[in-house]
Amino acid sequence: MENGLISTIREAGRIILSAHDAEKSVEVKPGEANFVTYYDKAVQEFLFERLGALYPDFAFVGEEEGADDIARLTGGKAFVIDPIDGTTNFMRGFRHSSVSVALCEDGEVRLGAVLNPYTDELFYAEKDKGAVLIGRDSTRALHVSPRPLENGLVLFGTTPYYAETYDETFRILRKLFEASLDVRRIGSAALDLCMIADGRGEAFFEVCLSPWDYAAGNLIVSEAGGIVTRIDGTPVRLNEKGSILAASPDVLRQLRYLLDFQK
Ligand code: LIP
Repeated sequence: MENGLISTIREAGRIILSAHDAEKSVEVKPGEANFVTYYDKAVQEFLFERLGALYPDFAFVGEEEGADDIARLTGGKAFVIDPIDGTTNFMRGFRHSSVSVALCEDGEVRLGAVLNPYTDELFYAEKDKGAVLIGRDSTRALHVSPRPLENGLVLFGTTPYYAETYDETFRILRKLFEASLDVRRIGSAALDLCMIADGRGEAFFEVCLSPWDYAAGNLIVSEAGGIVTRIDGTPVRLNEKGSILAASPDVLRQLRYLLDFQK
């Protein structure tokens, strides 16, 4: 386990918890409902600086300004970081956001860590070494849910930034709502993926996400026995935006049938 990295992420989490004026200096970014706060930038700067000292030969790709380009994720060594995933939740005091950090080599995620600072839950995975939840007092293995879709919860993201995606999101949502127990929109894609890895939900989808939203969470789902693809079933490439579909192998088969054959 990369203890230096873990303690650095926990420190970043404390910056988020220290924010009593989350709506301090909010800026509007291109797209609908797309915001950045002083704290998004402060946490990214903190992580780039501290992890840069621990991993001097790595590039740093992040959601906020001042980061290297996602093209750097195709080769070499790079971190891809979302300093506050779920910025709108953070601004509104919803207390459900995360710090997401993925260590990548040669276009592949080798380590993923997602911290929910409010619950002090750190979801962590290393390639081919399984996934764990490091809590306040204990650490336990993560496994995806054994439940079938009809008894399951479908977590989803609304991709609010891109209005051209709304029809597809709600077409898929209606179909999966009817085929499952119920749906949940919680507002942090990185945490949604960790909920799937821990079997708290049975499927997650979002029509358009950036690598910093999904890189760490995807590895955590895969190491917990799940599968992550694009919504059309094609593989996820790290250096591009796109859709995400995550579930256990059995539920993914059910989703494929619903998405491909039931118009
Ligand atoms: C957000 C995701 C959310 C998604 C938003 C955005 P951000 O990340 O967590 O699931 O719907 O479009 O990508 O921008 O708060 O880091």
